[in-house]
Amino acid sequence: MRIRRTILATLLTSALLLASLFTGTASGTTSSQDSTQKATVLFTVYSMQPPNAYMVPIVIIEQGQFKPPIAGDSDASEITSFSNAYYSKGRKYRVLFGGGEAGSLTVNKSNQGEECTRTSADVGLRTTAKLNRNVMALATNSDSLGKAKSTRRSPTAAERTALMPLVRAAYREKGVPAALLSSLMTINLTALDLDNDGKSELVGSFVVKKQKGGAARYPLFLFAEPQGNSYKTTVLQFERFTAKDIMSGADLTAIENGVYLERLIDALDLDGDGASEVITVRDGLEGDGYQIYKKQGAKWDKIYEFSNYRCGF
Ligand SMILES: [Ca+2]
Ligand SMILES: [Ca+2]
Repeated sequence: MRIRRTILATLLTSALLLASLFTGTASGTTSSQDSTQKATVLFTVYSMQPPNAYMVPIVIIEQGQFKPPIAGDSDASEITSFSNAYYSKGRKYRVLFGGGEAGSLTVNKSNQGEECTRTSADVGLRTTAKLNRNVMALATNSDSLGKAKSTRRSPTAAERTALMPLVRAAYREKGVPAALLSSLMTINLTALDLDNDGKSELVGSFVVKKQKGGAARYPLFLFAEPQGNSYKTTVLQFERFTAKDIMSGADLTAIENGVYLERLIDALDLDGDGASEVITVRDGLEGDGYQIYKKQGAKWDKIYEFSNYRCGF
């Protein structure tokens, strides 16, 4: 029941967020521009229909430490304080995409009074990035982050062709029958040079659908790193959802629409060591979960997690 409620809440929230993009101009906050803040705040920028967009804080970076920002269940006073500090009408932020400059956004209105989107702000977006449901960008108050040249792009046909056998192999290793792999859907696949060696890594989200004998969905999220003429994959997230997990009234197709499926937000060098960290989102549990991965040695570690509770349903 909880999962069903979560999915419905997520869909409702998406609808509310979309609706909020079209509700004209409400009065913005009137607080003065803050000039004394030293913390770096990183926001995710979501946009289904540019230039309408909204921003949500995902991490605060202070003296190298990653700290959670306000969430939907923070005290009202904290939310007001954050909103006053960062969401004054007309405030501008740099927009980053693939680790480089990609334009700017301007705050239109804080959503602190909205039940399910209170940590967000509606913004006007000017960007070279082509955003959609599965392609997000970042925004920040930092002057120093994201000064690299963006390496983010769609994968070439050759890259896709080289990767897909490894995606299928990853599913087989997880016990998904080969017969189901004809239903494999690529939800999003992105090429980025994460370690600046001139060769692109791939980050992808996939779903396999089982229709007969008990419907199910198998979401998979992975990084693939070049190895010779092919790739090696690091499977970071594989899950199974059956009709039992998702009660009547909700639809398993929500998963291919992004619920419970980990997806790339963007990559950005957050600690100045020349290699990009990878920032992802996973919708669920009445809110969104955000993750930051960093490559340490040969493996990727999750170095930060933040759950933004939005609202119950
Ligand atoms: Ca690389
Ligand atoms: Ca780094």
